[in-house]
Amino acid sequence: MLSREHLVCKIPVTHPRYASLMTRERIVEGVEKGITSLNGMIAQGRGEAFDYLIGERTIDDAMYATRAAVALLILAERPVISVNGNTAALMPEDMVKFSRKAGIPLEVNLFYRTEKRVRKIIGHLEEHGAVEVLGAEHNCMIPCLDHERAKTSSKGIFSADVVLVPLEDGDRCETLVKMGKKVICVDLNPISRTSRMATISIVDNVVRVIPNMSNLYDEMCGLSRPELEKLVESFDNQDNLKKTLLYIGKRMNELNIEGNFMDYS
Ligand code: PTJ
Repeated sequence: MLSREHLVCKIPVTHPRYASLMTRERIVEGVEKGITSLNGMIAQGRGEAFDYLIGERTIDDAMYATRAAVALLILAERPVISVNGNTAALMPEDMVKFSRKAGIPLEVNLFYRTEKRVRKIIGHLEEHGAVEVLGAEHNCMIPCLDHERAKTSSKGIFSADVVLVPLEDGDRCETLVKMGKKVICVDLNPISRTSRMATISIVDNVVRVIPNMSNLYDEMCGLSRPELEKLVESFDNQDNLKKTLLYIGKRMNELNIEGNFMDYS
């Protein structure tokens, strides 16, 4: 049988889906290293399906949400970025770079939590330049949440005012909001509970979102407090999700009517 490494070498750079296939490889490698859960592969597949619907690019509505999210992060007093097994495998460099640039701590917080996986993810982020990663010590429990994501650090998610949660599950998102926190989620599925519950939902692939956030941060950290507040206050999550759904519907119609779907492989 061919080794997986051999199969990877067989994906030519010229393949029309090269970037997507290589992203998939990162998830597979994450599973092999013990960073990503097996379920992470299913989540990635679901994400890819939605990414197809938006054309595998950052649409205007997503950029608008990303801008509001960056404004919220700059205004926050105690922001935190929650890291799971998928994001750690997909783009550790970008997560660490953005965290360090914006001075926002990273906390490993897992749905399929094992202490071994938490330690591995922390080590992996440190290898990519993270100085301090929270999550090994989970001394506070999020109330009314029966799963492992309830385990948080008193220095991180538990006391945060703004939490950035890429690939979150809906009930924790809802609970964090009930606790009075502002939640920024990244989820390619615009109709997920997470997207509907979050304060700001970014319907885009996390591999594009974090670099976008990093660039916007450079551009926006010079804005005044009132300017940043205006960006946050004028953002309406439900309205933006509706626009995203309309965009997808329109795009599907156009592909269908013009027969262009044949070109989209
Ligand atoms: O590492 P753990 O144990 O914390 O587990 C992480 C996963 C992602 C496996 C866990 O949180 C999970 O099962 O998530 P769900 O409920 O499958 O939700 C994942 C959501 O993220 C889905 O709505 C996907 O569409 C979306 N998604 C998947 N990949 C991406 C994505 N959104 C943005 N970018 C992606 N690359």
